[in-house]
Amino acid sequence: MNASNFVEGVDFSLYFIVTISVIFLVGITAVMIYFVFRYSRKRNPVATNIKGSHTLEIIWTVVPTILVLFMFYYGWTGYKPMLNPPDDALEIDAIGQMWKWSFRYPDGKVSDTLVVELNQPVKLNLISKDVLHSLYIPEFRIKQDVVPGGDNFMWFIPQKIGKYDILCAEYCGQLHSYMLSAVKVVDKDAYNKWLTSSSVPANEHPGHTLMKNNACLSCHSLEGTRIVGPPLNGLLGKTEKAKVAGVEKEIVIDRAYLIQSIKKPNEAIVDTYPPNVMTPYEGILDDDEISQIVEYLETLK
Ligand code: HEC
Ligand SMILES: [Cu+2]
Repeated sequence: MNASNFVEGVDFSLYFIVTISVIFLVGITAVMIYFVFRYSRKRNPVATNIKGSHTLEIIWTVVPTILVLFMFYYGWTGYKPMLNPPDDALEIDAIGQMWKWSFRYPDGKVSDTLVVELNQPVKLNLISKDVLHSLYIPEFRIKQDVVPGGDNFMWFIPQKIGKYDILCAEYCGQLHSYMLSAVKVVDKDAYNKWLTSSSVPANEHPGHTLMKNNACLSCHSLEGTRIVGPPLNGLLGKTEKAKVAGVEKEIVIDRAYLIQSIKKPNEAIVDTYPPNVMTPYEGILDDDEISQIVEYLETLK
C-alpha cells in the first residue's frame, strides 16, 4: 500500500518522463558515437551534402509532440485530484511561522506533529503568520506554498500506518531547517486516544505553553544561550543597550518594556541582535496571553 492516495499518480508520471528521457539519452548518444566513427575522414573522405527530408521532419515533429502530450496527460491526471478534497475530509489548520509548524484541530487542540487517522481524508488549511513557507510531505508526494494572507490548502488520504517527515520547502530565513516536523498515521483507537489526551504537561505555566505554541523558543533560549534572539531569563530589572528609533539608549527592563518587546519588537532593537526578524505579535496574541507570557518570563532567573 502507498503512503497516500497521490503516490501512484505522481510516481507514474515521474517514471514515465524519466523512462522516455533515458531512452532518448541512450539512443541519441549511441547514434552520435556511431556517426563519429562511421563518418570520420578516414572512412568517409568526401562529405555528402544532404538536402531536406520531409518524411524525417514529419516523424521528428509528430513523435515528440505525441510523447510530450502523454507526459502532460499523466502529469495532469496525477495532479488534478489534489485540487478536489472530498466533503468528508477532516479540516485541520496547518500554521507555518519562523521557524515551526503547528497543527490546530477542529476541537482547538494544537500539536507540533500532525497525527491523523488511517484512511480518513484530511484537508490542511495552510496559514502563515509571517513569511512564505511551503509544506512538504515527500512520502505523500504533496507540496504546497503557505502564503501569508492566502488561502492555499492541501489534502490527502493517509493509507499506511507510520511516521513521515514534514519539511518546509521554501527558504524562510536563518533557521529554515528547524521547520522539520512529522505526520503520524495511526489507527482509529490510537487517534481517538491521542485526540482526547492533553498535550500540555500538567504543571506547566500557561505562559510557557504559549511560548512553545508560538515559536518563541526557536529563537530564544530560557537559560542564557544566545540563539537568534537574546535569552529571555533574568530580564526583569536588567539594564541593556538598545536602539530606539535609531538612537542608542540604556534601557532598564520592566514589565511595560517586555510587553512592548512582544507586541512591537522593532521599537527597541537589542544591541548586537538583528531588527525585523521577530514578528510583531500584536494581533497574534491578545493582551491576556501576553501578560501570561510576561508573568512566566518574570519567574525565570
Ligand atoms: C524569528 C525569531 C524570533 C521569534 C519567533 C521570537 N523572537 Fe523575540 N526576539 C527576536 C530577536 C532577533 C530579538 C532582538 C531584536 C529586537 O529587539 O527586536 C528579540 C527580542 C525579544 C525580546 C526583548 C529581549 C531583550 O533582551 O530586550 C523579548 C522580550 C522577546 N523577543 C520575546 C519573544 C516572545 C515572547 C516570543 C514569542 C511570542 C518571541 N520573542 C518570538 C527573535 C524572535
Ligand atoms: Cu519555513
